[in-house]
Parts: sequence; structure tokens; C-alpha cells
Amino acid sequence: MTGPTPDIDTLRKAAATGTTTAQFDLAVGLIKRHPGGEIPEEARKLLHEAADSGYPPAQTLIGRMLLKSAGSGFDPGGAARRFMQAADNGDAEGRYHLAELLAMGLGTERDTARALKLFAAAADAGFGPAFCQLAYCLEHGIGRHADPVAATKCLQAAAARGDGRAWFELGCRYQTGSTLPVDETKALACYSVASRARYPESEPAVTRLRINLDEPARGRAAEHIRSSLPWDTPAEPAAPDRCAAKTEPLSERPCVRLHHNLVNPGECAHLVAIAHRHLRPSSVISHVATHMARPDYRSSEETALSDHIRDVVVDNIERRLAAKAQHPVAHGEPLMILHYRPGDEYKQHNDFFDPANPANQTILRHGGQRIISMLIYLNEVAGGGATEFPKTGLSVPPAPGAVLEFHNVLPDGEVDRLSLHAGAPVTEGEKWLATLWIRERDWRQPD
Ligand code: PD2
Ligand code: ZN
Repeated sequence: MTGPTPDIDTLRKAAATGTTTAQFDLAVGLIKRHPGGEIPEEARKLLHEAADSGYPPAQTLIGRMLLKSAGSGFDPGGAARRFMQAADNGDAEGRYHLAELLAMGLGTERDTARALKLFAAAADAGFGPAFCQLAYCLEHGIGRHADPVAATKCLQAAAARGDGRAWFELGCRYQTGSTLPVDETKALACYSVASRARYPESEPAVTRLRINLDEPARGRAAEHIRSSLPWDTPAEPAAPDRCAAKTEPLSERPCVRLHHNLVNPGECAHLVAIAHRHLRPSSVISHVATHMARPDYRSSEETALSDHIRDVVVDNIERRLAAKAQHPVAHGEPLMILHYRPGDEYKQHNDFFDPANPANQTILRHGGQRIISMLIYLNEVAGGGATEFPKTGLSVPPAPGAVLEFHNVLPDGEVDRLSLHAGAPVTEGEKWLATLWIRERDWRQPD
């Protein structure tokens, strides 16, 4: 149901005629009147009746509700079943959500080939968010071999529909020459459209490019924006990727490595995009077991990309990082996104759970020690924000797409107190970071 919600009396009268559509509309109207997120009993009943009578939008909405609530209502298995019903009934949105669950193996067995087909079917039916996820799978070889050319074609289709993320992704390709010719003017045009759509990281990209380009080039960028897509036919790049990943050892003790270009700019921006609306002030509560509880300890904002927020992109990044660290992905805690503004910092702390602290015994029994930290720098920070190891003097400035890996324990399993580290204050601009903590064991397993 789109547009303004008719008043409830009107919806009730329509629902009294007994049509499933009208009953579904009444349920949605009742839900919209409860901004707190709770579902009124009457709406729940109407939705289930509509879903059980085979009405796909009701099946999809129930699936989304089962996924959304992080508390006792969180039921990915139930969500997957509802999305399957909706998908079998041809519902594009149901197919899209089912694809996400299949790609991640959340609430159902992981089946990337089926996920890819469902993303494609949802995109074919015009369901907007499916385009970029389909492009992502095609680019990263999820569900079939990687096909970056097909991915770019898919992004061009999404951009033509006004998708800010797709414009950002195309901007990245015009900058790096991946499947599209290197063209900073077109890159500027793409980032400008993404910026108008308020897509993260596009505004700084526009600023950076505008500095490089003269007035006529900026004028050409404006002309590109007015012309219709596609501006170029994507092709396999002839030259090797300018942004190839490489690992730089930084220190033996503590063991620190920097993986350059392990996460691409599109992925970085997407992590920011999905974290944005879930941010809350960083608390010491989530870290109470590891850190001294000082009120001024951390001044950033954060959110965990837990099961009700994550998607195929988050899942794929976590897998890549875990593989780099040579540990099973199931040992990783959910990615944590941190946002710092000028003056914000994360003072000296250890990421390990101090075994000397009795309060940590329960957490250590459940999943074991946090043995490795992987920090993904998500954006270019205008000033400050380095990750510092005060006991050794190592300081790592944030470089977008780079992943800082450091080991919190020694090879014999003892905690390494030289791994004490800090996020230095941001002095200008903002800093976005994703942290993956890798535990000794699968921390999701019951005791
Ligand atoms: O923001 C950082 O650089 C930083 C520094 C130290 C982040 C963390 N620790 C962390 O998330 O644990
Ligand atoms: Zn830390």
C-alpha cells in the first residue's frame, strides 16, 4: 500500500467487505498508527489470516516483522518460511528477502545459487533494492562465477531508476577503470547524482574530484548528468586492477598487519549506509568486560550489524576478513560500525577479555578469547583518527578500504599486553570504522 494511509474507519469499512486486500490494508493502517513498532493484536490477526489464505504481500510483511524484531520475536527460520510462501506466489519483495537469507544462510540453509536466481527474479520484476544486490553477487562471484561486466550492466539499470548506491558504484568504476573507461568527469557526474540522493561517501568524493577538475570538465560532468544512461558499454578491463589487495606486515609484537584494498569503496559506503539509521552512542556496557569503565572512555557512535540488520554484503565481507585471518567465519562476532566526529576518540584499551578479571569468566567460557581484531577503515578522514599502539609507538592512519589486523594473544594463547591500542581523536571531518573481533571458538554455540 503506497501513499497516505486512509483513515482507519474507511479501511474498516473496506475490510468489512471481506476481501483479503482490504483486510491487509487495514492491518497495515493499524500498524502505521503504532510508530513505536509494536504490532496491535487486531493487525496481527488480520495479517495472519491474509497470509494463510495465500496473500503474498501479507506473507512478506510477516516475514519482515519476524526478521526485524531483535528480541524474543526474532525468528529468521519463520521469516524464511514466509518469504518462501510469498516467493512461490510470485511476490518480488518476498523473493528479494528470501534471496538475502539464502545468501547468508540465515534461518535457512545457505544456497547462493538459488539466492542469485531470486535476486535476478526480483530485479526482473522491478523490485528496486534487488538490482544492487544482484550486481554485488555478480561482481563477487556469489552464486556463480564472477561477472563484473554483467554487474556493471545491472548497476547501469539501477542508476537509470535513480538508485543512489548504483550511481556511487558507477562513479567508483569510472575512477578505477574497472569495466568502464577511466573518466574523472563521468566519475564526478556519478558521485554528484549519488550525493543528491544523499548516498554516503559521495559528497566527499565529489569534493575531491572537483579540486582536480577544471571548469570545462565540471561543465562536461553536468552535461553527462543530463544525458541518459548507459554512457559506455562495460567491458573487461585490459589493464590490471589499480587497487589490487596487498598485505603489509607492520609489527611482529604485537602482531599487526595492514591489508590494503581488502574492502572496496562501494562496500565501505554500503556499510555506512546500512549502519546509519541504527547508530547509538558508544557505551562502555558492551565493552565492560574488556575495558575500564570510564565515562569519557569513548565518544563515538556505534551499531552492531547483527542478524536483523545484515545482508549479503556484510556476510561476504565478514567471510573475506575471517579467511584473511585464517579463522572460520563463525568465530567472528557481528561487524561493529563506529562513527567518530571531531573530538571523538577511543582511549587506550585492550580488545581481549582480561582473564585476570573474574567478571570475564562467563564470557570466556562462551566462545573463548577475542584473539584477533580486524579494523576496516571505511572513509578518508580529514584529520586525526589514527589507530595507535602506545606500548610500541606504532600509529596507523586510516586509509579507506584497508583492514588493520592485530593479534590480541600470543601464539601460546596468553594475552599480549603490547596489543594495548587506541583510536586517536578525530581532529577534522569524520571517521567511519568497522570492527570484526574474532574469537577462539564459535561464540553462538550454547554452553
Ligand atoms: O577507531 C579505532 O581506530 C579503534 C581503535 C581501537 C577502534 C577500536 N580500538 C575498536 O573498535 O576496538
Ligand atoms: Zn580496540
